[in-house]
Amino acid sequence: MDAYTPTPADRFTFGLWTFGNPGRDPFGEPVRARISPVEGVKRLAALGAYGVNLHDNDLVPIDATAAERDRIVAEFKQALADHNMRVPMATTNLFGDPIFKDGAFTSNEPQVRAYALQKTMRAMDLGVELGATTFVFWGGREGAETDAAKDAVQATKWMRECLNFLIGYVKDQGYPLKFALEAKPNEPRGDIYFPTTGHMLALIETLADPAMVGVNPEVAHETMAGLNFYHGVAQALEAGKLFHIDLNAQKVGRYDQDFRFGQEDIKAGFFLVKLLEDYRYEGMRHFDAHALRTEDEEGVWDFCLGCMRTYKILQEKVARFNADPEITGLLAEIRAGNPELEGRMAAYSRANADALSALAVDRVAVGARGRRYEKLDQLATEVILGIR
Ligand code: GCO
Ligand code: MN
Ligand code: MN
Repeated sequence: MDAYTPTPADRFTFGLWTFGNPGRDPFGEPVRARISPVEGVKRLAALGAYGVNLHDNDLVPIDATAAERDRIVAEFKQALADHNMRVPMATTNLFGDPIFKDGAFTSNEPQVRAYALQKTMRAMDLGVELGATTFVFWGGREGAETDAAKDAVQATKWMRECLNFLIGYVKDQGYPLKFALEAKPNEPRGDIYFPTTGHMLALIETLADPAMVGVNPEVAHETMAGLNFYHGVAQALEAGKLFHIDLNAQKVGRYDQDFRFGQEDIKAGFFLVKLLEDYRYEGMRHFDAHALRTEDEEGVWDFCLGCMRTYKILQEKVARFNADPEITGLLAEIRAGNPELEGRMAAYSRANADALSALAVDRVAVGARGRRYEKLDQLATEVILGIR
């Protein structure tokens, strides 16, 4: 036990598919046995996690009979109860089975869209039975390799139609579910529709009940596209749309690496944790990543513990940054503001427009003034590196 040992109060969660990842990739077979949901619940509880999340088929095989389903779910619920673990989020696997090879909600085939809706309604029933209050939509197969085959305008309409249908289902059932849409630019499709968190935020406003729907941004997905994840999350947060988050790590421009949180770009990790903590993000700190293919089962638990410890270490660094007098002094200078002037800009009025028009700005002097960001960034770097 040390200050970075996770506890349930930290709200750390892992997908069953994360610790359960057997290390298969497009070029190689599994390298370790899949850790079962029940075993995972037990081990993660011992490590201090709060809960686990799941796709329907992480727990119940796609071809299970009703009796098999009930037995598996009962056994899993018992494990959750025994170890005081929760399932805050559930989702549907709409990508693994061959029926989804050309998409689920955006498939050209009505039967596929119907099956996707049917499967998602059953996954919602399961999620709610397990106590989930967030339902994630990651449309891994909603995309194309050739734009000759699918009409992307039509695909957008089908996506909206399916999400609206499911909003209707949730209301009709009286389920306490909110939706969180997860963007990804590509992989496994050549291109995936709604490739960034920003695209998802725009789609949400066109849905039947926008208030019910937010986003689930993932570090790896925005980073693959070369975007600044922190900025995307900040925009979602400001819009009240950050319902969930997938934490991991990723090098820019590669395949979806889903590395241990903090494994790459620790500075970006620091600013992300700072954002979540400073703005008191109340959702789960969910890790959507998996252990390196070099690992056996012991490495999987090293990976899980590492994700959580790094988050907590960065939390401590954030507290240091926020309490450092030299940093707070510099920030106070940099962000001094001007209440009178800012009042004039807060809203349009004829009087404010006249006041701004009459303002004498010393353009040359303001343009010439240094902003001291070099100094500040170095101080931030020294906090992260542990010498402040
Ligand atoms: C990925 C995705 C998935 C989804 C998960 C939940 O790595 O490509 O992030 O892991 O998050 O399937 O729907
Ligand atoms: Mn994800
Ligand atoms: Mn990913």
